[in-house]
Amino acid sequence: MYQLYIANKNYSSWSMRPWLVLKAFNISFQEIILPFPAERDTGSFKRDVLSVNLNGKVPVLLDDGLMLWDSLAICEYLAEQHPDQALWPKDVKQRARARCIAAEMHSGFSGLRNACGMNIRANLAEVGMRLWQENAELRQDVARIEQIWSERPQRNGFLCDEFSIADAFYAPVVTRLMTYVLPVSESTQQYMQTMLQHPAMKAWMDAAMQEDAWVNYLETYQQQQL
Ligand SMILES: N[C@@H](CCC(=O)N[C@@H](CS)C(=O)NCC(=O)O)C(=O)O
Repeated sequence: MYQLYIANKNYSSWSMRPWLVLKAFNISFQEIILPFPAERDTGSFKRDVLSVNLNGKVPVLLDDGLMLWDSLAICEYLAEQHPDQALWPKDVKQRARARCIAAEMHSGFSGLRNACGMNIRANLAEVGMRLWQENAELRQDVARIEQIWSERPQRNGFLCDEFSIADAFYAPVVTRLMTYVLPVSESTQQYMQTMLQHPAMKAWMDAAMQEDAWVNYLETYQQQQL
C-alpha cells in the first residue's frame, strides 16, 4: 500500500495536494503525519523526514521501495499507476490545460504563497485587508489565479471539467482566500464553493480544524493565546 508522509493539515499546503488526489479517487494509502515543531529547528520533524527523504521536506510517497519527494511528481506517478481513473482529465485538450494550470501553481505565485501562508484554522481578515492594500505582487497573483479559474468549463464547476490534479493544486489557494478574506469575484467564490463541497476537501479541512498544534514560525500574524 502507498504510504504518504505529510505534515500538519492546518499548515502544510504541499502535503494537501497529493493527499486530496488519493482521497478524491479512493486510492487506499497509509497516512503518516510528521508534525512541524512548535519552534523552527526543534523537535523531531527534520530528523523524521530525513530518515525517508534526504530533501528534508514533505510530502513523500513511498511505494514498494520507490520514494517520491515532490507533490507534482507524486501526482504524475499516481496518474500513471491508475490509468483507469481520470486523475488528469481524459479529454486530451483538458488534460493539456490541467497540466499547464498545475505547473503554473507548482512553480509560481510566490507573492501569494509568501504573504499568505496556509492556516486553515485562522481568521485573518484584517491582515488580509492590509496585505491587499500594501502588496501589489499578492494582488497580481490573485488576479492571475482568478483569470485561470474563470476559464473553467461550466459543466461540473471544476477547473478542467471534473475534479482533477489541477484542482488539488489550487486547493490551498481556496483555503488562503478564506483565511485572509481577500476580495474576489462571484465566479471565484462559486469555484471556492464547488471545491469546499468536495468530500476530499471537506475531510482535509475538518481534520485541519481539529488540530491544535501551534507552529510559531508559521504563525506570522498571530500570537498564541495561552
Ligand atoms: N516542491 C516541493 C515543496 C515541498 C515543501 O516545501 N514542503 C514543506 C511543507 S508544505 C516542507 O516540508 N517544509 C519543511 C522544511 O522546509 O523544513 C513539493 O512540491 O512537494
